[in-house]
Amino acid sequence: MMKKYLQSWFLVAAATLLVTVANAQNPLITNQFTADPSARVFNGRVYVYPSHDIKAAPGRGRAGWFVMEDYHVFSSGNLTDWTDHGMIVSQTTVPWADPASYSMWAPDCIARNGKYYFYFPTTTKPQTAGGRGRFAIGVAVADKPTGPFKIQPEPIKGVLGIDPNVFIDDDGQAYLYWSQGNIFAAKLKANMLEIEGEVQTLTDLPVKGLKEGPYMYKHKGTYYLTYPHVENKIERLEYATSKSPLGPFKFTGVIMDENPTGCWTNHHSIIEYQGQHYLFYHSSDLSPNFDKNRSIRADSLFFNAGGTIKKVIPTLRGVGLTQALSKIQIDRYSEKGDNATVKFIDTAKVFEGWKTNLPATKNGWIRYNSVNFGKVKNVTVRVWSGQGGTLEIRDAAATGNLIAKVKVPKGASWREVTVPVSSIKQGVHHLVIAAKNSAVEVDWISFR
Ligand code: FUB
Repeated sequence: MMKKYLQSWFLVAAATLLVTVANAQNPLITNQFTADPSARVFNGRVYVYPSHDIKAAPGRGRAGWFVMEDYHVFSSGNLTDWTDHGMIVSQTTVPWADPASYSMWAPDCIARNGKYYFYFPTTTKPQTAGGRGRFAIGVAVADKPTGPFKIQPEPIKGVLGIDPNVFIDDDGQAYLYWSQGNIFAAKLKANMLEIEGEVQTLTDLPVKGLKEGPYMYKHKGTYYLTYPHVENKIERLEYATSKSPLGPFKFTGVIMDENPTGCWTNHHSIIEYQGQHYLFYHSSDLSPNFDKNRSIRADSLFFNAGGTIKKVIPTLRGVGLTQALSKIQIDRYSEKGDNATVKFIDTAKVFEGWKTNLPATKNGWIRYNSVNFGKVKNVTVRVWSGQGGTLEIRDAAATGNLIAKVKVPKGASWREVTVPVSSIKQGVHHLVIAAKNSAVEVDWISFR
């Protein structure tokens, strides 16, 4: 009895300790690598179930490949502040998984009758000594979106592959989609743990080039089968539409072009939250030279009047309002002049984030949209300037009102400088920041 009590106390305490808060634009999470975001709206809050890329190390995964040992879940009520609820499933606690495979690939989670079903692919234990396992799909069940999740003892029978996605239609029928070269689908029984009937291969999709990561989305009676596909050299996000969840599908368009950074994979999900559609996807922001350490992002998605999807152009600014009182990371800009540049603060410590270099030239400005102001009196900037310069923060509205002028003393190290601001109306403003006299490097700005 005592042992059980101590165990559950430990679980609660550990979960409490694990909660950390990330404040971000794109990427959404900046203190660890994240990929393959499956976003869901549960009880009025957005939950994201991504994969978790880590770096290979001796005895930990294969260098140069994906190394993924567990999953975290994150949530947000405003799409700006993300809470990390900690680890929910690890390869070491899945009884049928090969704990040496580090292959906890793209998951999904769905709610049904007050339970949360978390689907994840990973490699089974090898059947023979020296043999190799195969990708199968497991399920873990919880009473809350953040767990604790109870892992089913066996993977789903009759399903081999990766990238599970579950869709529940308006009539209550659930479907499981997954991939392994092609995209497959099957009905799920009401218990959400077993498939019912035949597995279908969705053949009426582009034939040439890898397709994976299916995500089914229903909008105004149309079924959108969305998926990453290698049409050229790396993945882009495409969609095909149908009047039925199992097809036949008709290729309809591209949701997002190939990643400009060259990140080979993309993997996405679509949600509607508070009247706006969002695309969650990934890139390699925190690892520009190794695309298997990825980072999740979100941007707004819009349907055209006829039901087609407008192509989503990836942004750094992402979604959600930024509070004027927070540390505003202007390197996640909405637009910039050609001479303004963004770099890591320290390339050896990428999780410290980025800085903006603003030269005192015509095209040295940066614009950061959607900052929510209450009453503010001062602004603090974390800056440095080799020669000593002046930072001007303006309202991007046509009047271009000067909000603050910050004299940055000459010096080679970061410092925080606080100055009073001229009156700024409460509400949402877009900011333009530029340097005068000499270049200024900015880490963040924050109003008080
Ligand atoms: O994250 C590992 C794999 O890369 C996913 O399962 C695929 O969808 C691709 O994103």
